[in-house]
Amino acid sequence: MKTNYKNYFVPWYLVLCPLVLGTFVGCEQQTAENTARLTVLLHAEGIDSISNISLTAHDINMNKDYKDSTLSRTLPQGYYDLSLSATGDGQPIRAYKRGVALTEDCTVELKADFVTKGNAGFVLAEIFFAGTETPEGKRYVGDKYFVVFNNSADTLSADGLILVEADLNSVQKYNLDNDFRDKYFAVDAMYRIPGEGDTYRVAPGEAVLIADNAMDHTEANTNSFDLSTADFEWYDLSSSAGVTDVDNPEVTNLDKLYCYTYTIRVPHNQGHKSFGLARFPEGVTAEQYFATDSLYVQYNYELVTAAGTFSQSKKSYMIPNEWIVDAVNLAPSETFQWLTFSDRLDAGYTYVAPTGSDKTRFGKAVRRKTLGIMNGRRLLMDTNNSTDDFEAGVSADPFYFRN
Ligand SMILES: [Ca+2]
Ligand SMILES: [Ca+2]
Ligand SMILES: [Ca+2]
Repeated sequence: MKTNYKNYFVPWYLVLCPLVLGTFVGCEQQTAENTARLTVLLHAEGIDSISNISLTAHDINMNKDYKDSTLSRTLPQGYYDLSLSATGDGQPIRAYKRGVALTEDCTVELKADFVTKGNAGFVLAEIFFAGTETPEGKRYVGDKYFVVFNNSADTLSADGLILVEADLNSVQKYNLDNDFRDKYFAVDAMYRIPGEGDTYRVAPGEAVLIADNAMDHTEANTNSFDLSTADFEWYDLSSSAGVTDVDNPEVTNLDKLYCYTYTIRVPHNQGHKSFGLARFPEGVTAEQYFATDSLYVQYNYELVTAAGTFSQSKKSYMIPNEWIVDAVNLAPSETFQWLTFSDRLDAGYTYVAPTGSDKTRFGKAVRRKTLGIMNGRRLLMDTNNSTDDFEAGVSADPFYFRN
């Protein structure tokens, strides 16, 4: 099938190597008590010159970083997460390895990853789902937002891009009878950028801000943001007179295709739900999608709880994984249970707090890392592993990526 998102899957970074295939080799006896020498062997296929090396060894137990511009150094014995950045033939390079046990002198092989495994198209760059608190400590809603970013070298149309929310919960594992995740992303909300062609063009390195309510929230809450200049907002006609949405006539509303709730949609403020960007293939309308029985699937699962195991069944709208443009798993770092969609879309997850009820989460977002500036545009990291690709729990800034 010919699709209008075809270009996003064209791997312009074909030279890339897989991320982190490092293994231990040649470990020897330690040289001094309580310390050991770490040597990193960096493999960067097809690259002639490497410069600007920065190697960070994060001592997991002591929560301490050791930074160096060389590939060999002595460190206290311990468990380390290694991350390396460098420039290879003018391109930014990143390499990672987690959980390296440094108990004796050791050589670790890292394989360089140039830019991304993800498509070079639109990505979710910042997600603000936690909401804010007023200076008086009261919960404030309506100021959540998503930043979509053109991570390609071409101007792209954002028309038809669908912001989706995962139906499955990251902290509540289901034992699925038929594990559909290899084929489908189960969703409980779908909101689409309007337009059917080139209405909303996004230049390389440019961001699109999608707000719950595009208004100046600082008037009611000085801990919030002025979102009145957002590019889009989502608006829900509520079935409840007591729970209503706000519509700024100056800011275009997303097309609401589907949402699980009949009132107003508020993203889960503890980060138990994950998000993605999707597109229908060319020629597939929303009407056709919702009329396709095979994409509204009933499935059975076992719910394992402290009180016992329960057989359940549920029905979800499914988006074929090939239609997913980008996806980001979210879960509190200590209560994460499972990846609610295919690990090929996202092999890791990111968070704003260790537990869902952590009150420090308010005002914090997850933000995709910047690899560097290439030819004048910002390039974001997209290895389809949000654990690596995102900075967890940053101070939310809806305009961080705005040029
Ligand atoms: Ca709204
Ligand atoms: Ca509006
Ligand atoms: Ca991705």
